[in-house]
Amino acid sequence: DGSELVEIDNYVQANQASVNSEMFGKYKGRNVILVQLESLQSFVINNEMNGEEVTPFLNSLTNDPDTYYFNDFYHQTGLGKTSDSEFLVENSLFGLGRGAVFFTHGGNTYNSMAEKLGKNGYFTNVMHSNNDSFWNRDVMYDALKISKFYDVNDYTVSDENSVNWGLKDIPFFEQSVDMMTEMPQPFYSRMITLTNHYPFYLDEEDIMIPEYTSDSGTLNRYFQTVRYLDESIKVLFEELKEKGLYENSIIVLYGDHYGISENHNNAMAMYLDKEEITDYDSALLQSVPLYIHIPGSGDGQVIEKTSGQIDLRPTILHLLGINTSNDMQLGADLFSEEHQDFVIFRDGRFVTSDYVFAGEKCYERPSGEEIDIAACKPYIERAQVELNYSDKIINGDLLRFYDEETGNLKKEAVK
Ligand code: GP9
Ligand code: MN
Repeated sequence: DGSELVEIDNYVQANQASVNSEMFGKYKGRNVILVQLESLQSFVINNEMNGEEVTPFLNSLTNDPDTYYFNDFYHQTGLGKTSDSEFLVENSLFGLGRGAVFFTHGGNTYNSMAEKLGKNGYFTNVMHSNNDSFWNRDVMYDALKISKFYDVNDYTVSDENSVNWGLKDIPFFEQSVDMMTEMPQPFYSRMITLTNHYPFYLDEEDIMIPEYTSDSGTLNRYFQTVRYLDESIKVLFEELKEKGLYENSIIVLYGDHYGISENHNNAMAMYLDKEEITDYDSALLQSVPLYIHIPGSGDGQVIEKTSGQIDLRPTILHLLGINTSNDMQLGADLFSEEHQDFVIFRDGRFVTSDYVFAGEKCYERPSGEEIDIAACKPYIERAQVELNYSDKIINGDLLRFYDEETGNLKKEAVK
């Protein structure tokens, strides 16, 4: 009932990070383009593979004057993979510990980023060339109040321009930007890439670097599909410039979840020149890149804040000058002075600037040495509280009782 919501609301209010007054509303009215980079992990960024640069374009963005690059940012997904990352970004809540919230709670009431943007005059949409029912997206996108889903039927897909799971990322971006030129502005488009997906296959003509040379074919091919993904982002930027959509947009790029599972630890250890991949290493390998690219901002930086996907909703809405102080969200604005270096994984692991908690053990950063669990204790509890609150909101469909306009409980909740 509503009483649980009172407790959660108090917690959310008490832990809210104040906005950065210099950044709040600074880019009001711009189009917002989010790009979910399929299976892209941070370990390839600014790194080489047998002497080859893996992500030349994304590397150049890390010190671009218009880009905030976050190098200690993590995915927080569970079994719902891509769909969990969508859920985190839209709602600033966690997915579920079991199953995929997109399937189990597609009929809930939410207060998504898309819904907020829609109320603020944005045309909201998702662009992804797959069937609309995959991950139950057609149902969940209604609940998230996304106005339009450009799915496989909106794209021209043929044998020539598809591979592996479907349309290749380069034609995907070309066709998507064409469609963007027809959209009412301002728009919010969340684009989901596909080519860099397990089992990481490419057509011969799209291979730009050789395979890696480990005993894992998966990791070996991963570098090649990542290289292709990098190229496709370059094409996206070029197309946006060519079509006149670049200057008036904010472009946010982030990895959706890991691409290389722990089954490939031996090969990964070889690549990273380590003896073995420990629990500590595995946790840090969950880092995915985040770029907030703002044409003309000139204020680009590398930002080391420990953070995660749950933080994107407040960050983006605040850049656009949209208030979230009444919203039931668990993330914090990345530009806030009060943002804390702390990211909770769906399975209860966490990372701070000083510690990693994994395998029920506490490790110090950056040495990776195990230390007394006491150092991690306060964070362990906080992680459990936040995961639990998020679960309660979803399992109880509690947002149906909440009026985000006023920050009050609706009358029917208070019996
Ligand atoms: C499917 C695509 C992949 O449309 O988003 O989903 P994933 O397997 O990465 O969760
Ligand atoms: Mn994915």
